[in-house]
Amino acid sequence: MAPTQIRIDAPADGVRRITLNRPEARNALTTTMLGEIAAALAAFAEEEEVRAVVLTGGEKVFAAGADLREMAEKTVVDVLDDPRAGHWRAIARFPKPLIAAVNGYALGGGCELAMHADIIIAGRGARFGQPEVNLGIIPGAGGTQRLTQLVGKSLAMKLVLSGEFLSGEEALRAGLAAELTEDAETIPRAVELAARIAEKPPLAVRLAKEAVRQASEALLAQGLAFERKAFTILFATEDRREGVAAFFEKRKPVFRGR
Ligand code: DAK
Repeated sequence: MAPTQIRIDAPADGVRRITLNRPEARNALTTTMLGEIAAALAAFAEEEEVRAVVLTGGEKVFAAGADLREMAEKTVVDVLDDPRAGHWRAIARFPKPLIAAVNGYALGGGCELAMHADIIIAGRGARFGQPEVNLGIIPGAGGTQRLTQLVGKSLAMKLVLSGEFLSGEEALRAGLAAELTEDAETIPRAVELAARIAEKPPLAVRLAKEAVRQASEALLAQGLAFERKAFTILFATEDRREGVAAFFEKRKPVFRGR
C-alpha cells in the first residue's frame, strides 16, 4: 500500500529520501507514520540499488514528537502492547547509512527519530529537545540513552530534566549534529553527502556502520530496557494525563506527583 503520511523520492543516484508529511500537525509521529517509515526502510534494506537514505521533515519542521492526540487516548495496557516499539526497533536495525536533515523542531520522539539516523545535518533554525518531562513522562524511544551517548551526561540531564531545547549551533557544538547549515541548505547538503556515500563500496559501508554502532550497542540494550519500563510506569500516572490535557488546553500543567 502506498504510504499516506510520508513521501518517498529518489533525489540522486542510489539515494532515497523520506519526507515526513503532516505539516499541519508539525509532523507529529502517529503510529501509522512510524510504521510507514519502518516499512520504507525495510524495503530499502532489500533493494540493492539503494545505497543511502535521507530522512527529513522538510524545510520548516522535522517532527514535534509522538502524536499527542493519539497518545492521549492510550492506557498503560495499550503501551505494553504498543506496535510503536516494534517500529522503532525496525528503524534502529536499518543496515544502510541514514542521514537526518533537521530543520525546525525535532522534539521528543522527533529528536529520538533524528538520533536513530547515523548522521544529523542541522539547520541553523533547528531546535532539538526532549520535552517529555512537561507531560509527566520521559523519553520512550531511546532518548535517555542515545542523547547521553551523543552529548554526555551533564547536557543530556539538562535537556531531559528541564525540557529545554538546543539550537542547531548548540547541537553541532555538543556533537549531536555532524554539520550545521543554513536552513535552505540542510536537505541539499544531506542529499549530497548521501550521494557521496552511495558511491562507496556497499559492503565496506555496511560493515563500517555496523562497527561504529558496536561502540555503543552493548550498553544501549540495558539502558533501553530500563527506559521502556520507566516510560510504561509513568504512563499510568495522573501527572501524565494532566500534562497532555494542559498541552491541548494551552495552559500550564499542575503536577501533583500522583
Ligand atoms: N501531537 C499532536 N499534535 C501536535 C503536536 C504533537 N506532538 N505538536 C503540535 N501539534 C499540533 C498542535 O496541536 C496544533 O494543532 P491545531 O491546534 O492547529 O489543530 C498544530 O500542531 C500546530 O501546533 P502549535 O500551534 O503548537 O505550533 P507552534 O509552531 O506554535 O509550536 C511546537 C510548535 C512543536 C513547539 C509545539 O506544537 C509543541 O510544543 N508541540 C508538542 C511537543 C511535544 O511535547 N511533543 C511530544 C513529546 S512526547 C513511545 C515512545 C516514545 C514516545 C511515545 C511513545 N512508545 C514506545 C510507546 C514519545 C513521546 C513524545 O514524543
